[in-house]
Amino acid sequence: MKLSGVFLAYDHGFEHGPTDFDNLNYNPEYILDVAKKAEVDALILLKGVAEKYYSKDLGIPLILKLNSKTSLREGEPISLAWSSVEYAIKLGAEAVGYTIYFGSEEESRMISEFGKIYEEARKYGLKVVLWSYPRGKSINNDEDPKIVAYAARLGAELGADVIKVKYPNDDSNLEWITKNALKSKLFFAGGKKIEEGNLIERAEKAARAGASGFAIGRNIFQSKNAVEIIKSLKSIFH
Ligand code: FBP
Repeated sequence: MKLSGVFLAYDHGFEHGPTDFDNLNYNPEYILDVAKKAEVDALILLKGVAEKYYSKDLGIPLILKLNSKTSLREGEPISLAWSSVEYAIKLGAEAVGYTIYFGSEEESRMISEFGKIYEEARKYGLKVVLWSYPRGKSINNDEDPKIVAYAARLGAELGADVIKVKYPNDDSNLEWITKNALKSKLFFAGGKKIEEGNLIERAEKAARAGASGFAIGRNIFQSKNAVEIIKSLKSIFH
């Protein structure tokens, strides 16, 4: 699979619940249709949706996200795997995804689990995508550029093929963030929906700074222009 461009994330039903969805985009069939029309570079799904809706015949690489947490619980963030590399292969995935909440009191459990999953993925030639998300009571602002650069560096130290980080709240030195990904590819997450022009502007800045792509959800599937936005973003990063 190509490690640049646009990865369409659709794991929000678990992470946030149905509040992110409307009558159209709650349905995975709609998302798959968008992904196909726009020829998105990869689709990020969780096991349940992947199993019932995804097929390799779509021609879009699958990244199976192995862990996730709900937004129903308070306290220090922790997310452990509830699917496996072996099952990802069975579903036709070319990569596995995993979130680590660095800075959480529980970080070592996630780091250790990620390490094992990484080595398993390497055995079978699967790519590894890390959601590198510093979070928890010791992290004051997860969009602080220093924290985002640290997140990029952590992903590189762990060996991830793709490191997905938050877009920083000050993008005057995006190069420092992308440099810290070393030889890993750096992708930015989209966050809450923003105006389309601003999203394109962010993508242009990110590409100029050396980022490889966006791994985004809400800014795509909550837009009436989903297919066109993906195409524009792809042309910026490719
Ligand atoms: P968005 O582009 O919609 O922000 O999606 C990226 C993502 O990392 C999803 O994969 C995940 O479901 C969500 O953000 C997690 O969001 P949060 O920042 O609330 O943990």
